[in-house]
Amino acid sequence: MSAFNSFSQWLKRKLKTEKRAKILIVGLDSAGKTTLTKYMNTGEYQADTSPTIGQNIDSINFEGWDITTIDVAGQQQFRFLWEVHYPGCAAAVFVIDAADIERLPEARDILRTHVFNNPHLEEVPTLILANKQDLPDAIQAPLLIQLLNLHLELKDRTFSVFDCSALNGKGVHEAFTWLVNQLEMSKNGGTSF
Ligand code: G3D
Ligand code: MG
Repeated sequence: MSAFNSFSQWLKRKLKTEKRAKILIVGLDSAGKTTLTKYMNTGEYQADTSPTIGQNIDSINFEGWDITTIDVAGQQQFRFLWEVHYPGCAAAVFVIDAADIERLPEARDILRTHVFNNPHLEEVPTLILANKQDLPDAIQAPLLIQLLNLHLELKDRTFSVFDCSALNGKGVHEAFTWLVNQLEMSKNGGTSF
């Protein structure tokens, strides 16, 4: 075996045992994707979130995992860019502004098109975040599940819905703990980045 082949086999083994993953963070514009990613990076709310143009690629360390987050712009004109990032994703995070009831149907359609019916994401766990729970009108996970029909639409999928606030951080840790537990479970069969 050539030195190159031995090296590439060693590298493959190493990547498989390392806790590294690429996750995609999607959702409508203004749902709080960038705020959430920044919260995960720094452990605190960062007020400066100008609308994402294209994508933000970041990395977070959580529970021993080195997670590359791809926070893609939610505006309609950028959604075609999401496609590029689907292959190789170990999980998807779908962020919803739970206080914006008017845009819930739009969020549901995007979730269906880009996550439920997406062949690249069929095997990966999906974390759905009912964000902005600090706002008084925010609806909570059980109602959101009913309104989005998640119990029926996702019956064959690994998913969970968590209430959270990227503003005060409530619920964020619990949600990402669920996510990394899923990554742990699918580590051997899952996709490494
Ligand atoms: P996006 O990346 O999904 O497009 P952003 O969304 O992270 O840019 O957030 C859009 C706006 O929502 C920002 O406010 C941000 O501060 C706010 N936001 C994000 N998460 C929360 C949350 O949990 N609670 C509340 N109350 N607001 C949140 P601005 O004023 O900058 O537009
Ligand atoms: Mg953004």
